[in-house]
Amino acid sequence: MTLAYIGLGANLGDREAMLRAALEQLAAEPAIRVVEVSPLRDTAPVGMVDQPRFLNAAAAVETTLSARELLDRLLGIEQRLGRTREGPRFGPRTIDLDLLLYGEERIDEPGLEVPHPRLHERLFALEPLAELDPGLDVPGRGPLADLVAGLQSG
Ligand code: GSY
Repeated sequence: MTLAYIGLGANLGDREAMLRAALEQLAAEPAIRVVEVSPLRDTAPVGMVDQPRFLNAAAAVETTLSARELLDRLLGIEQRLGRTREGPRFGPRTIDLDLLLYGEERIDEPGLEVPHPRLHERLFALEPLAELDPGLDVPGRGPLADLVAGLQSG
């Protein structure tokens, strides 16, 4: 059993309904148990700044799936909720599910990078994680609390 962390984001349509639907679908997956969900937070867009604000959250899940299987489940949920890959890479999206952490593993394979390659530079993902467990460590990057403090002061 592995404890993994998922980042959730949406900035099109009914953002809260999208996040709640994604969480319901996660919980309905046989090999996934949703342990805890952070509060939802309204965040300014990062990257492509000329787009609507996001609603972000993080979920802690226990799973018997491999990281690759878990990622495939996340992509399946995104598709069922109407996510398309049209439009700019960092542009608006109805739902985004990112595999942020998978236990303490570091994985770098085609299409699967864990920890998420941009996690350490994104407060919108780090802060919800810190609400779930401020003592987390981001493998290869160090204590989550230090990453958050560094970005908040910068
Ligand atoms: O993969 C994350 C999608 N995304 C977000 C996001 O979820 N929240 C905020 N605030 N900005 C973002 N930019 C991108 S891309």
